[in-house]
Amino acid sequence: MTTFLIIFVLVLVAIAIWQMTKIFELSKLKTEDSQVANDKDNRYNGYLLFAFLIFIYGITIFSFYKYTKVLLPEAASEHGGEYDYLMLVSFIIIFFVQTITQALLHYFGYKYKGEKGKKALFFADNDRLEFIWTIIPVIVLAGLILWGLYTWTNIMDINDEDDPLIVELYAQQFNWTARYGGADNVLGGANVRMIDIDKANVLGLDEADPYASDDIIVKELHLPVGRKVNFKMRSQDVLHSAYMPHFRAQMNCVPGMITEFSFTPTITTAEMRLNPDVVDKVKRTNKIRAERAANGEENSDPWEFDYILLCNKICGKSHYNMQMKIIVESQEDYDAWVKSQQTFSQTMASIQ
Ligand SMILES: [Cu+2]
Repeated sequence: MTTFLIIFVLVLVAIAIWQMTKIFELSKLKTEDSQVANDKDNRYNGYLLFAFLIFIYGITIFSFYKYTKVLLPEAASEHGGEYDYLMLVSFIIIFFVQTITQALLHYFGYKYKGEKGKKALFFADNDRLEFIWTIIPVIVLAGLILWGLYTWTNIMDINDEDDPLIVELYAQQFNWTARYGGADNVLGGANVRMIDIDKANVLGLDEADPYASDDIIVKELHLPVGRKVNFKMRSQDVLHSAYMPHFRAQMNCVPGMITEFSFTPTITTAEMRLNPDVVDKVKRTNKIRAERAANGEENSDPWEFDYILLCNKICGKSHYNMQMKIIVESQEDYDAWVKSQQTFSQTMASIQ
């Protein structure tokens, strides 16, 4: 990063010096000063086009080399693979077209640069050429859009088949709370108007609703692997967005309404910690932390990978830190965890 900044500053300095020499040249009253570009100017611009082509290809290769490793690891949800594949194919097509068209654009810019006595060939239209460069993008884009719509419909299909686990994600400035339906897997009624902080009813559950009494309210999201989860999102104050990047999932949380998203986690936290990309990332992060600790900066504890729920809508000053840990585990571990949690009625009873 520092190297990049230094290079950037050097480039800026070079540009500044170049501009200053230009001003100097302009200030000298030249007799043959003409605003019309001559052969030398055109050649100069032609070489600059080539230089720019090399620059954009270079920065592309550099970015691939430098930043591929910070991308997300393989998707940890059932629909995630499909989503990633669509993204990959879209990127390959864009990348292929971009590489070819940029090369042609800059090469022709150089080849057909202005020269004394050279005249441009002019024709008003060419139906065949226009047909070709219209129909190919139409077919490719229509294909991508149809495939995208199909994938979108699949991902957004929230139904109650296969007995999904029902989980509420409750957003507020600046934290998340999760609520499970309890033994009956049915969430009790809730409304922000029923929030009663003195009684620890932080989510505004309807105390008279029998479905609410066995609800479990937690600050850490546990999910059993392989079981579909239907999330119901609520927000207390402003727009938030529940973003679970490892599961390729995101849904806005809107005050006054319940939004939904559904996915099936396929990889447990323990398994994901063995993923080579994750192992690599943990190593790199801990190396940076150790260096910082050696410099007397914060963060000396080693970091361990965990799935995470983030807020992905800028919702206020602590938005950046609005997150909740997600643990995907075996059904047995999940059941044991649920058993160890207090139900809503137990919490209410212990407070009164
Ligand atoms: Cu937020």
